[in-house]
Amino acid sequence: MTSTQTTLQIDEYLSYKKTLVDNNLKRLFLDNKFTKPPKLWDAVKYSLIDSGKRIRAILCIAAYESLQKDKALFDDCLTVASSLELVHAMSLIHDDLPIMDNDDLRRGKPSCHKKFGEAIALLAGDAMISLPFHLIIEHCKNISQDTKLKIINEISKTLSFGLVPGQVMDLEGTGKSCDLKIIDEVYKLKTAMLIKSSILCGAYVALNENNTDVIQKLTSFGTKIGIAFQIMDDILDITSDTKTLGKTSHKDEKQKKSTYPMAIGKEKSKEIALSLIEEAKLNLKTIKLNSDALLQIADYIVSRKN
Ligand code: GRG
Repeated sequence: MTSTQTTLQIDEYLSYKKTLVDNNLKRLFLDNKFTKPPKLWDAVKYSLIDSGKRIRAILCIAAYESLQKDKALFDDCLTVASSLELVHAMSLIHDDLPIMDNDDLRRGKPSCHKKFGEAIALLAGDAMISLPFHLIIEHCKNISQDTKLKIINEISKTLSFGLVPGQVMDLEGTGKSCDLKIIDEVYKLKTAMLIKSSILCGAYVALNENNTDVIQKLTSFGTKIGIAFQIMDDILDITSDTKTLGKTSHKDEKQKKSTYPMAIGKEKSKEIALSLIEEAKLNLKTIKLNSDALLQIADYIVSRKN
């Protein structure tokens, strides 16, 4: 198989799964419980619907499909995958606020607070934190209560012990030249944990009994590709432009962010990202699962343009 064919396949795969997730989110938000007060839900829909690469949702689906073919559980997997995008989108809303990373642009349009004001952006994010739990409890019809608890626990831990502490450390590191060990920890917490949890949640939907070996291997895979994802994000901040990224480029240098490329340069950072992807893939190949999509998504993470 040529490299062009591989790229084409993964592009088609990503685009097909993104459409599934986009349509599911649109359908979920048709419910009229998401109408009052209009400003709140308009802000949520503005930040969530039809935008983003949906990589966390796609990883959740890919992990599910690597273990399970049962169509009856697929709708539940899609609900969980969509819930993970809600968590991710809320973190972007809060991240863009002036008291955080202060960005006027997100996903190619004015960020939530630019469009709706800071108070509504903050509250839209707040509404989106707990909504995934409601969706998983009420909309997942076929997975067991035990599985729901496992998934809810996974997401909760990722919020309180991953994204939030990661963001605190990220803010604390701004303006300082941090040790690579600290930068690595920040990447693990603010980015890799949600990527890893997305994969685990997909696996939890698929597995009806504990499989420690699979969960351990997927944890390691998810953490490594998650760190590589953040390294690429920081390289793209330097090498790409605002239009391609859909968010302000060259921001890390202006804000004196402590990132891999700032600490060791973009070439060395890219080498580390590539070797993390190779390690992640090797690790996954040691277990028996239908891992083609996960392996290709790992490669996409370091070849992506936005
Ligand atoms: C979770 C309660 C709670 C608060 C949020 C603000 C915050 C705490 C955390 C920030 C986390 C953050 C924004 C990390 C960066 C992750 C990252 C690389 C985002 C870009 O992801 P993409 O490229 O974006 O997948 P799209 O737009 O494609 O979805």
